[in-house]
Amino acid sequence: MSDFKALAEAVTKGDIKTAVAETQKALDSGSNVQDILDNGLIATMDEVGERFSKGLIFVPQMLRSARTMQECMKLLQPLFQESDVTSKGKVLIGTVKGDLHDIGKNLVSMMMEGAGFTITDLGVDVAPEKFVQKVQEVEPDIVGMSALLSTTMPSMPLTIEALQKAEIRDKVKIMIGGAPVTEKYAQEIKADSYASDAGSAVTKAKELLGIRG
Ligand code: B1M
Repeated sequence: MSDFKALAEAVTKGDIKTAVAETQKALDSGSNVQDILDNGLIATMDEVGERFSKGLIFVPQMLRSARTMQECMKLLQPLFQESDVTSKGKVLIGTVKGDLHDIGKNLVSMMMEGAGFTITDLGVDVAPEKFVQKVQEVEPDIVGMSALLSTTMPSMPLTIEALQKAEIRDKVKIMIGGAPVTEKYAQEIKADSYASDAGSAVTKAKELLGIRG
């Protein structure tokens, strides 16, 4: 595992220029992309979250760190792409209604795209009706929902209910995730799958569609 001290410091400060330069430096020096993501970027955002919980920083600082992380992720994204061009399946993904967190959702999209899925990203604050409309339009194999707030998790069963009402629930597999979401919650709301992180989201998506390897 490499030492990402300077990168972590820049993400914590929200210093985009330095953070992007440090990400590039890590890539140039041969650091593993997954290692940069997990131990350089995600671990730092976790610390930023803890500092926020303790009242040591506030929303604007947290937002600056988030933006910085997103800029660094842009450098990593192409490196997650697999070479085969046939789509493994269509995934419609969004952060649920009332929720503006998109870093984790973007990471899941990025990894899935890299693994060969075709992604339609609905962005953040996606209402159940919007999911319904887009499922009818895009006809995805999987609908992915992300929630980072315990207060927005109930939008997940509401979305499933809306899909049921529109009689399209059984045409798709539903995967949910996000920091406060659990396997148990997925079972409770009758989602088809839960993934705790972007890597396992890819594995679970393949399982849902019966894809090996
Ligand atoms: Co927010 N925020 N935030 N925030 N924020 C949290 C989530 C919080 C835990 C911070 C804390 O108090 N410690 C807390 C939620 C508490 C709770 O309800 N449990 C919180 C709060 C309270 C809030 C506000 C209410 C603050 C306020 O205004 N007072 C507010 C709400 C705004 C809203 O959404 N309506 C708010 C705002 C913000 C910012 C806008 C400033 C910013 C978001 C910027 C953005 O996303 N563009 C922000 C951030 C950055 C965070 C923290 C620090 C980091 C989140 C993150 O990006 N993590 C977060 C604290 C934390 O999580 N440590 C926090 C990195 C990311 C890679 O991980 O998103 O978990 P994560 O995604 C993972 C997995 O969860 C999983 O895979 C991803 C990759 O491995 N996953 C899926 C995610 N989606 C998936 C979907 C899947 C499968 C897996 O299938 C479809």
